[in-house]
Amino acid sequence: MRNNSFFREFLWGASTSAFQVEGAYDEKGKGLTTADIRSFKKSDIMADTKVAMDFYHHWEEDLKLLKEMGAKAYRFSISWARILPNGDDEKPNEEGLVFYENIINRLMEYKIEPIVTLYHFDLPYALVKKHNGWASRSCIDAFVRYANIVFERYKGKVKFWLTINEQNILAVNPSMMGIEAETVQESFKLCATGYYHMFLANAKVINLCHEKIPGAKIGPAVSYPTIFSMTPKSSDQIAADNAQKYMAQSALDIYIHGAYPEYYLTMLRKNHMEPHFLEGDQELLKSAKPDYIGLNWYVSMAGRAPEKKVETELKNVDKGQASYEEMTGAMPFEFEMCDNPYTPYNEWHWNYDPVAFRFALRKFEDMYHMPCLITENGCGHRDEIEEGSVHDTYRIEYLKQHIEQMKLAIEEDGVQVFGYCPWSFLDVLSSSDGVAKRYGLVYVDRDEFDLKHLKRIPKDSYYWYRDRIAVD
Ligand code: BGP
Repeated sequence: MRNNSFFREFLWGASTSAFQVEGAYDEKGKGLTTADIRSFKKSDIMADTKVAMDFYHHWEEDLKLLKEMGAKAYRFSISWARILPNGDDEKPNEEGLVFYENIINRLMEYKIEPIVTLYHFDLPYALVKKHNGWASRSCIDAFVRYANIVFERYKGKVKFWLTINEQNILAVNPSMMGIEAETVQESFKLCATGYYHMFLANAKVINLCHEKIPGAKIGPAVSYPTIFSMTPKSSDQIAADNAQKYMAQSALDIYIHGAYPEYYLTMLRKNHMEPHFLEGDQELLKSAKPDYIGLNWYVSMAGRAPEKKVETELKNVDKGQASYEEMTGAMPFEFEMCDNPYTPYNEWHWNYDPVAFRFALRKFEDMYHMPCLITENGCGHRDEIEEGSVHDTYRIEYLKQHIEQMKLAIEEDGVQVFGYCPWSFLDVLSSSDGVAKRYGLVYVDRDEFDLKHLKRIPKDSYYWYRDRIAVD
């Protein structure tokens, strides 16, 4: 896996995101974000973003562990509100810029490639109050200004950039997108508008990056589950294809081909959800060419022809407590999501299906013929410390099988994967399930409410991954 045309060596790395590890939610000038507000709504039942993994105060120790693991890359995100507390301030917050500068400099010293996500679920909350978030075009301008500040500051140091993380998940989650509305229908309509604005913002920022930083590589990161048909019935096949298209492929089609595909436009029109297309938008979308796509892959699912309409309550949507089935069921899509009966599920209802990972990668190559980076892949588990160690054999098995399938996809199917960044390097605050659901290669010793000492303990999977990436 060393010889790939895109980069001098395969980027074995690991991922995190700002709100899930940093903590210091209001320190040194940082503003509140949608991620903070969402997590505070659940503060009485689980950990929130206030301290998270306290990476803000432990980053030196954490990066040292990353280096000792032999990582070639670290995918992390910048918190927009640490740079611009209100999202669109006149002057950037110098202390925020310095925080990430120190991280980037240290990574360079360690010869670890920084892969920087500009926006990972944490929109400055002031933009929600001021503009109703992405529902307004003002948010596009604010994002471009923010990106410009960051590009100016870190150009020459950061080569790999990611624009927006999982825009396609935000599309079905109004509170994550930063949109407030009275009814579910209204919020989804606004989401469709916000979704469109994010594509425009993504396009502008890709063009800006290419203009400002010659040689930089930039693209979005997409949630890319595999969706199989529940049965060989043709109606189920069509429904599963709809599900794959609406949930993931449409985002890729728009990013890569620079236009809304007809099937997506039809769905929007039929449901009176069309955004306002303005003059110049079409050209903008077409002009932006991502260099690669970040793929976040976790699970396989099954789709079938819908039998019932799932009712979703706005309060569940708002609190981020609606299930994936409720969210997608509430959308006017012609499919129903269901479990894949051939795979085991964990307690959070995420399944284990490594071969489906290879399947997704092959599909990606068949459709788009372009380089991709695995920006997330991993398994959540309730890990326990036993006499100072964490024996996460299940995670080792997960990583082993998924890496094996990725290797087959590269070597036998010609998929242009140039790096692998499992989710996650450290235990993170899960975006929906606090700290009980751990993903890290490194354990962070805190409980839901008891911060303990936040001690870092490399798990068995850390050592396994260290040895594995030394081989290829
Ligand atoms: C992806 C997000 C990550 C991470 C992961 C696991 O969708 O990009 O930020 O959270 O999923 O999800 P969860 O935290 O809900 O278990």
